[in-house]
Amino acid sequence: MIWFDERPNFNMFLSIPSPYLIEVLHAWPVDSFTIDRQHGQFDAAHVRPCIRACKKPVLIRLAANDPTEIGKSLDYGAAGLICPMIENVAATQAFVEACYYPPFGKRSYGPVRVSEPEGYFLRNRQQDDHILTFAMIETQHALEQVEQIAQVPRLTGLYIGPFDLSVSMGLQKPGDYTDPLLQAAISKVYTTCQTNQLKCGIFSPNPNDARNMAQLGMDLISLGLDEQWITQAGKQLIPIPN
Ligand code: 3PY
Ligand code: MG
Repeated sequence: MIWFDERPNFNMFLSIPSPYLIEVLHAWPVDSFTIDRQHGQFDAAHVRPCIRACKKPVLIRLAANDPTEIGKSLDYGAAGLICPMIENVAATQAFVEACYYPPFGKRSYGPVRVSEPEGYFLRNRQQDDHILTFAMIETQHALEQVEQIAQVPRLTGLYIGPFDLSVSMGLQKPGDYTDPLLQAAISKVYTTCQTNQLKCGIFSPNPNDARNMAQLGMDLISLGLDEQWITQAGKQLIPIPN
């Protein structure tokens, strides 16, 4: 579990596959990290050493809804998975089933990395009900079916991708939280989560938007990504006013 009190879990996406950088980024006051296999620079071989470098819970945003990648990600010790570009109920079911061992699911039993004594997030047959499974709602099609998607058994929550979602909805500007149509979409997903007792997560790289999302009651808020904040900090280095 990654929630210990009433407040949201504040998360940071990682796009740079460096174990050393990840150690350094523990100075940032976030609660968890998400290794981004979809748009980050992580290849499969990068994931294991980077998870090992993390002393906070690690989620993995999958590159695709693929049972092999799902099994390996959990074997490495991910606390949970975020599955991108979910389109419908069948894809959500396939995702969740790939996360669980039989009899509920179809995951293959191979406790390699996670059986190591120093592993942070031990997973075994008994513990697999703690896996966090987030289905990303980031297409118009998924938004239309969100009530059905939310009823897939053992889904932990829905995770909103405001950038893809606004592109898919044909909105003017990607990820513009001031757009009333995107606001309505966010509200629809959030309300669906409330109705179905699911957690709701969102990618929110602008601090003002993130604050509003925390006020709304979001459970998981990703505050952007490593390269965004490193770049931003670097731009303020020279102590001369322009
Ligand atoms: C999106 O907003 O589309 C995302 O995938 C955020 O990571
Ligand atoms: Mg996306």
